[in-house]
Amino acid sequence: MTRTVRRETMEILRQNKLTTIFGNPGSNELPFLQDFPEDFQYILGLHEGAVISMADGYAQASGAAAFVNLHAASGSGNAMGGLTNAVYSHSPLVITAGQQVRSMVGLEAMLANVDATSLPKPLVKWSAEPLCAEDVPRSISQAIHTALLPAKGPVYVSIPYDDWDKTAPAEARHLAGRTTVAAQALSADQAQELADVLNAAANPVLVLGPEVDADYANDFAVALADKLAAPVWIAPSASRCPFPTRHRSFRGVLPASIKDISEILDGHDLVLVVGAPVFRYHQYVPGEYLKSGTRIVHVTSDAGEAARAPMGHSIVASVLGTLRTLAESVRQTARPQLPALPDIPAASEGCFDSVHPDEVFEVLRTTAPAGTVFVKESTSTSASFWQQMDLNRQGSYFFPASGGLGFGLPATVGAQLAHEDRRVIGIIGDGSANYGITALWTAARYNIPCIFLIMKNGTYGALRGFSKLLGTGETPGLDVPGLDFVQISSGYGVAAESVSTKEALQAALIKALESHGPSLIEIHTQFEA
Ligand code: TZD
Ligand code: CA
Repeated sequence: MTRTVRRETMEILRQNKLTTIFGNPGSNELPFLQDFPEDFQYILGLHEGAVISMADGYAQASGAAAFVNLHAASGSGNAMGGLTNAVYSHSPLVITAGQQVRSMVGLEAMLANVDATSLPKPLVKWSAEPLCAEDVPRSISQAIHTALLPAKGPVYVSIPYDDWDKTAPAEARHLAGRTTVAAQALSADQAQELADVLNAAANPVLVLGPEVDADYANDFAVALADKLAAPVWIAPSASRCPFPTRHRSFRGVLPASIKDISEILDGHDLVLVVGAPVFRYHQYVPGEYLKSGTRIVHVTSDAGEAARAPMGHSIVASVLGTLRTLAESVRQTARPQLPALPDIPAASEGCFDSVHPDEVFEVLRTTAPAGTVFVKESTSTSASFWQQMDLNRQGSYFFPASGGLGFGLPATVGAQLAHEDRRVIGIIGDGSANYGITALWTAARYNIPCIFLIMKNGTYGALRGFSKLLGTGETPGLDVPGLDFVQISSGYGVAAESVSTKEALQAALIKALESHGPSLIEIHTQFEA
């Protein structure tokens, strides 16, 4: 039986469990979507920035790949900001874009994606446009496996729309059932050497990154921390939460400056960094990278992260496998266990008809059910969040991995789509919300029961912090007054209310948790410079 390129491609997607398609279509994409299979679902996003971030949230929350279909160059361009996040979260996004028919690309007909493979570079792992229609199924297969092999990451395929009705080569039948697997285990010698280094350390510290959480290796990290009686920091610019935040070893998120990191790590003879770059610095505060007497050993699946580190011994290996091995093979230390953490400090109170961010997180800690997933894109409230929250399950926290705003709101929708048994709450700044606002419509359209909390402080709070750090004084463009998120949300079809006290917030949250559809709560929050 002969099959079209379309049928063969759909079969490859089906076998790889890529039956959810996040997209925003145009004329170039319609022939791909023709005869849409009944076992597939199409999740329409109204802007490609929201489409890609929804897929990113879905991929990260599910631990699987996600499939994206964008419109030519313009749709791909709209997705580019979100793509920067997917790169640093190592999200295996298989991004496709419709191309003009083959014979019309050269003359640059409308919607020709000129030099399509260059467009998403340097962000994607791999970018391709098959040289003939018959190679489309194999290219899609290659894209899926490339995205998923370590280090995971987004890939891009541009497909001329006259390819879909062509006959697929008979040999394409081998593609759908293909599997690839990476064996990245340490050799016995390497494992022993690493365990010896940890056993010999007098005062080791662990720095854990997003890949620990992405690899479902959190429990092994806990076992290792217990064996070493070592403090644990989350690597700077945290995009996920790899360690329980109320465990006696937990020390918080490392600040993101050269000077602060070396000062905090000073006095430790060994720093084991797992599943993060060394390091993802942000604000430039020069200093020593590392004090003398401190040594770094680094484990990552990403050879690029290993190669570009400015110091330390890097091992490119599976994070899960390495942590599992170490949790078993490292000796229980004779050092005393660390003392239990002090109680969570009382939340500061908001004034002038506003809720303090501490209080928002206190309400979430006490009211949200166990296992709630938090997507956060409220940039000025990080310290308060990590102090107030009690996160103890894998996959409980997601933050835009490149710092590109517009992730939070759609990723909340995507993560909720991936979770039937965990509620997803997006904590989104009144600035950030606008970059991904159209995802509200998708939540309403498909009745995806996530909850959006909009932290409305009227300003780009984090930039006010930065203007102090950089000494730039009062600059233009820092305030966002006059946004009414209840009206905006209602306009997109999501039920919404506005609160300005802790009690009202708690009542609204309880109501939202009881609802079977999406809800938005606008919270008047206090901004503290
Ligand atoms: N545009 C994009 C796509 N990403 C960005 N990171 C920025 C602009 C710059 N930016 C930040 O890095 S933080 C921030 C901006 C505009 C302010 C976010 O304001 P918010 O949160 O209201 O969401 P806070 O808590 O008030 O800082
Ligand atoms: Ca704000």
